[in-house]
Amino acid sequence: ASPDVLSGYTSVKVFSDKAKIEDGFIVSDYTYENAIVKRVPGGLYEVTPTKVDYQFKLDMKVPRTGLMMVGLGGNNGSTLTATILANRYGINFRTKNGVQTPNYYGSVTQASTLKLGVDEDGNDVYAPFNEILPMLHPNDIVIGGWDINSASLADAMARSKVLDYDLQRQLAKYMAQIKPLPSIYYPDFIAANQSDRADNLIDGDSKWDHVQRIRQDIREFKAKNELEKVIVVWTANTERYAEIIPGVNDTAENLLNAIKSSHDEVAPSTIFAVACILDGVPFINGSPQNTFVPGCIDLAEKNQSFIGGDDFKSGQTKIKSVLAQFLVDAGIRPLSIASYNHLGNNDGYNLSAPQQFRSKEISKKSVVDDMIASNHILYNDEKGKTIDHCIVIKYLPAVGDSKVAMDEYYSELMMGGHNTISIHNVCEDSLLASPLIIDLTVIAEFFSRVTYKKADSEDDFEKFYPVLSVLSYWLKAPLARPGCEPVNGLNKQRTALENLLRAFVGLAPQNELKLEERLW
Ligand code: NAI
Ligand code: DG6
Repeated sequence: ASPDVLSGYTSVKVFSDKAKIEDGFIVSDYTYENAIVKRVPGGLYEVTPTKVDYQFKLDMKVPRTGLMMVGLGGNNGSTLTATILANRYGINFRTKNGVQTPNYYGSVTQASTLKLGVDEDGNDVYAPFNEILPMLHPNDIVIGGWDINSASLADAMARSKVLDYDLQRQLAKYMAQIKPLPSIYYPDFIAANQSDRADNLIDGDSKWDHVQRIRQDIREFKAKNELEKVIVVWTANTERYAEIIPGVNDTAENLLNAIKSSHDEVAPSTIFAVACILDGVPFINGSPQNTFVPGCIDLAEKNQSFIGGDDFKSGQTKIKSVLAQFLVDAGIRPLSIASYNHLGNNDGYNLSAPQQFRSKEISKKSVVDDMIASNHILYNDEKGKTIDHCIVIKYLPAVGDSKVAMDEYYSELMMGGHNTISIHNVCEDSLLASPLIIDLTVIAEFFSRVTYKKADSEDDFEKFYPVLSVLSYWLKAPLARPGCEPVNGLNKQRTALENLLRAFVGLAPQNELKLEERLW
């Protein structure tokens, strides 16, 4: 390839004077244009455009990667494992509708496209999302992980009642070979109704020993499977919130000491996070609890180790992060949002306990905060700065994994009028969540290959900030860098991701100016 042509690894070749290939890396120049805004008394805004020149560097080699799930034997863990195996081995199966071939629908990286630009007639041209740059393919992911329950993945798959029998039947021989590693169980953190599952536990009470054991598990898994990288995702039960206690979990040092003294307020999910951070293994929290206590974020910063969270954004909240944003951006004022769910899987059973429900309630409610803050015409001191927002979750065993979500958006229109939007959404919970785990893994792995520096700096290239907020698209309550407000709007989240990918190949940010059409 000539120096200004990117090629060889994907179907997309970009001819840009802003990017070149050097020794297996794509190095791109990017001018980050933004605006600093000053609010001046009297309702005025002073806006000054800004520009910063950066260089990005992407390692084009996709490493052999393992995904270790905490909660491997749950509905998400077993469904994702089965889906990857079915895709890897091309296993078709019969349903009452005919023969189904495996796919990765619901995964942005595997089943969505990204606009590259326009053709000669000015019409949009799209490429598969995972073709613009070299990304991990889910079929190549080596799966492992932990569960407090000892069931093999064949039994776990049958227990979760998600996939069709004909597929389960064909996969059983592969799934039976996978057994979750013993895990950490502090009964106080998950619902008491889960205690019957806890038959696969790491010995001992020392929390520091638990950290060391998890680190050893990851190292052994990596060595045994000849992996270059491991990503860990928490898809275990929702825990209660940990109390934030000064001197215990507020700084990295205090948290490590608290673990060494086996302090009661250190949750299993935080033990996993700390183990990963100490070894530079990216850790993503797919549940709503506050795994990332301040001391844990501090530790990730100090170790420059990637973390992301919290709580997979799969159905109801995903729609909310589009619909509430649409209403507020349309100048319509949502007054109340009532979000009701019932479900009958083990997640629903665990969430039937008040403290675990509370974690989920906090996560599901937070999604509209930045939308309210974005529009002071609709939300202000005089009219109020809140939306009445109610979350209900009920456990109804009969419906199993088919979660029912009902939402009512009640909004104020022009001249005191009102609008009610009602949504009835039935979905296979784990078939929505499993593709998110793929995307979180693929994107976390991808960003761990990117480094950057300011163009005029003599410094070395460095990694992105440890809190991987680019993962927000898939997460209900996105963890943001301390001091920064999380962005919840789904479209904003996706735009950020697309434009970063474009920057890495020397393309300008996505725009919809369509001047080819609009100008003579
Ligand atoms: P599940 O209850 O079927 O699976 C959780 C698994 O975690 C169980 O097998 C359990 O034995 C295991 N577990 C509990 N504590 C553990 C520990 N300390 N170490 C290792 N394993 C442990 O739940 P499901 O449906 O797979 O969901 C998993 C998590 O993902 C839940 O917290 C849920 O709230 C969250 N989530 C699920 C979404 C979905 O649509 N399915 C969406 C958003 C979040
Ligand atoms: C009931 O809300 C159970 C939860 O675990 C959800 O299924 C899960 O958090 C998905 O939530 P959402 O709001 O993204 O559909």
